[in-house]
Amino acid sequence: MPSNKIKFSYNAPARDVESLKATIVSKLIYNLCCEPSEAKLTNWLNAALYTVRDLSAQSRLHTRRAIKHEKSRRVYYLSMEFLMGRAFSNALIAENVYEAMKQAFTELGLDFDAILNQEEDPGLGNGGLGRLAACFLDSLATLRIPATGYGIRYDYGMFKQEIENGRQVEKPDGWLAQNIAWEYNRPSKKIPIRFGGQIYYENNKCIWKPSDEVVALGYDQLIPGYDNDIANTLRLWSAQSSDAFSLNDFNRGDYFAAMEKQNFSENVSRVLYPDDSTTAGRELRLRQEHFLTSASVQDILRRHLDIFDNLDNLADKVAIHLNDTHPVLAIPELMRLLIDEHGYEWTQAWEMCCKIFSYTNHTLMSEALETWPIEMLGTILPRHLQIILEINEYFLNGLRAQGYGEDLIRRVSIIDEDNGRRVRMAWLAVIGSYKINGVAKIHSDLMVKSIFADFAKIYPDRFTNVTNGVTPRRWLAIANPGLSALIDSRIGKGWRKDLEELSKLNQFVDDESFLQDFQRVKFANKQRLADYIKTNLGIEVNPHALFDVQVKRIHEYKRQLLNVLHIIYRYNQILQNPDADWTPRVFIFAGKAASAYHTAKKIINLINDVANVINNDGRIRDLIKVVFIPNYGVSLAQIIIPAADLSEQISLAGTEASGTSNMKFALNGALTVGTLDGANVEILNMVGQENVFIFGNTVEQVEALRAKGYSPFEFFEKDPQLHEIVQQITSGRFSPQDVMRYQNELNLFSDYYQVMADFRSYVEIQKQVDQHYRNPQAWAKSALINTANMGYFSSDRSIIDYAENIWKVGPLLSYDKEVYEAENCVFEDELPEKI
Ligand code: 26Q
Repeated sequence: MPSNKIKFSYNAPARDVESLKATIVSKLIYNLCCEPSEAKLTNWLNAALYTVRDLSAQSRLHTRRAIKHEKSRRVYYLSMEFLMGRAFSNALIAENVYEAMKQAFTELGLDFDAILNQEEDPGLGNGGLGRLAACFLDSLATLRIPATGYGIRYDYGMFKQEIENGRQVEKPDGWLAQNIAWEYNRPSKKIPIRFGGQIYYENNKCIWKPSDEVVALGYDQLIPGYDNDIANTLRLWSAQSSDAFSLNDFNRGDYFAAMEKQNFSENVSRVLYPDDSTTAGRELRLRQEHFLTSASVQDILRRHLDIFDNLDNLADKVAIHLNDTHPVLAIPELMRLLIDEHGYEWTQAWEMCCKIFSYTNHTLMSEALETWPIEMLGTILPRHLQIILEINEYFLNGLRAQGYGEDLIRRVSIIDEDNGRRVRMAWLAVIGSYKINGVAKIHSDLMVKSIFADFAKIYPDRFTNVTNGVTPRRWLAIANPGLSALIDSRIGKGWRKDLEELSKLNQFVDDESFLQDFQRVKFANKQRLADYIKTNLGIEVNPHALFDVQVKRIHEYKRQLLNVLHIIYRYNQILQNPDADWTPRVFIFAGKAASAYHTAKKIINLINDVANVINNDGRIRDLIKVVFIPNYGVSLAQIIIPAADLSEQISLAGTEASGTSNMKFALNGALTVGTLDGANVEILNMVGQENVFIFGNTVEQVEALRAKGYSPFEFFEKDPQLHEIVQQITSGRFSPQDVMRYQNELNLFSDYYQVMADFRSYVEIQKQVDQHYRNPQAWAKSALINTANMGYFSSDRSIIDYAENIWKVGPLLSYDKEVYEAENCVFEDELPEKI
């Protein structure tokens, strides 16, 4: 009602250089209370972050108004991990003020790059799955799709990796200490999360009496769309002990009991789990998963009731996406809320759930599939366990009624009866979701043939594929300004929003002058990385050498070991034929090993030992340099990837679900050496076989070898050069100070991931790489063909696919104040009188 509203006005933030300068200095003084002449670079960064955040805040206001007005279906992306990378540079390009901000700082007499470099990455994820979530948020906002990310605001993210004497050492990552001015604390968004206790029945109604409670506090980050008026939010939950519980102890005077309780409950958001956790502490992981999902689902219902009168239309308005099984407890949590707190019948609630959830699977490896002992789940979440058992019974009874046999029923039961009764989270995800997708074609095909074969029979329409993608804004526009400027000069800037436009570059593949410009950009990027390596590691690398790069989590299946075997092979060959025409190479590695994963840590140790021997062997004359760059993360990736000539994607076929660095490398003009695994298969289809180096056994060959009883010995016996390399490693040739170091722990003699089987084919393809690189023009042409044909791998394409085929959501319309006013929409700039 217009009569009880007061109009008020506000100053829209300006974007020109003069205003930016003034705003930055004002933010420094009024938000940070900092004397400009004494301000440190981090203070300037924060002042600038406040400045650009205001621009995104305005977009957020528009977005909220549009959402309330259009009442459209919204996406909620639940993930235990988000690897956002730096917020500042991203917001600057999204808001189209990068150049103006740079100019503002130049005029203020400050080094803009130094300010950008002050920002630390929040390391709230392990690897690909967390980064994918971040790319997807960027695409959702850019495509105007109303969406919210939900995650945990861990006090300590991924550990910082240092290398001491060649070994990985983990240091805590206290990222919150830098107090980055990008988030909004939302103290009003306090949500109680309950654990433990008992359940009992009263009048046929189940009552849960929990024993513990913790409060989830929301912290929001704005996710600005690129060049539009949209901003979505990422809401991260932090645990705070609940006053209701700890105050009792304080009142009784038991100060220490109260503090202990507080610590215990707040531990739930203390630290990110690495993917290879040991069983100790797994209970805490389960508590984290409940913490994320309960807070998020409660918040989703609250938002819905902000707009609608009741929850009857929830399934039309809400799409909840589960990023792997980690947030799958959202399914029983929604059931619980609908039944226990909102009075729905069980079957009604289940019907709603089955239209709300969708689930992405990111791995086929059975050891990575989550299961929980039934007792543990029952102790921490008794009501949820009971709901899960009811879902299972309902599902299995349905199958029996359809005539399925007991063998299948045993296999698809959510409860695994064979391994000490465990709850299979992936099964729950499949049963409770209306769509399930894999992340690359080959992975989605294998998924329905292997782990989900039974379910694919039961629910043939549920399974689908959405090949991963990466955001062109971060992975080309920000990471590679040189290449971006070159591309802009020839085909315009449209590729940032429609990456398929890169195909226009195909017209230049035989254009010598363009190819030279393209090579010059690559060289400058290599020089930039060489400088980083020199400054941080003190190692001199030759930017004219071929940069051969493998950066990703260290894991046996990814086979960094195969890469090392090739390096040693090359080393031996150069020593034998020093005068042959060798192509100089710099082998670059980076990546973290889970702290409890011994073999992966040994691989890091081996890379560094091999580096140490080869880099210091004068006979090699810089024909090989091996560099392990510590502490891999998003910002480091932005420096390394644009500098690569060769992208190593050499997992055992059938093990890497998709990979996403393969896409980032090819987009930045690196050629791939890879197996027929994950998205490599689709990259091959896009760039053509002359422009990618494919080697190794196929999935079928891998399976056949396994079926007949794989033995690595067969391969060493028939290959004397391989035999020699294995001998050198195991006898201490690269660890003379500790000759036993690699005797057992590398699993060379069990070789589950068939490194030995692919060795010969890998070495042979690497010879073709050398040969191709010797013709710079031919190489540049292949590199350009790679860049020109990566349009498909934009995360915008992935998100359009999810939006149309899974979530059934569309874009928000453009914000139009007059339209909203005409429809009598309540504006935030018209406060109700009572305020
Ligand atoms: C599970 C249980 C307990 C603790 C931790 C975990 C856990 C944590 C992280 C399990 C898995 C992960 C991360 C998986 C991951 O990053 N997978 C990658 O996802 C990418 C995006 O789809 C793919 O491109 C990669 O192929 C896949 O390995």
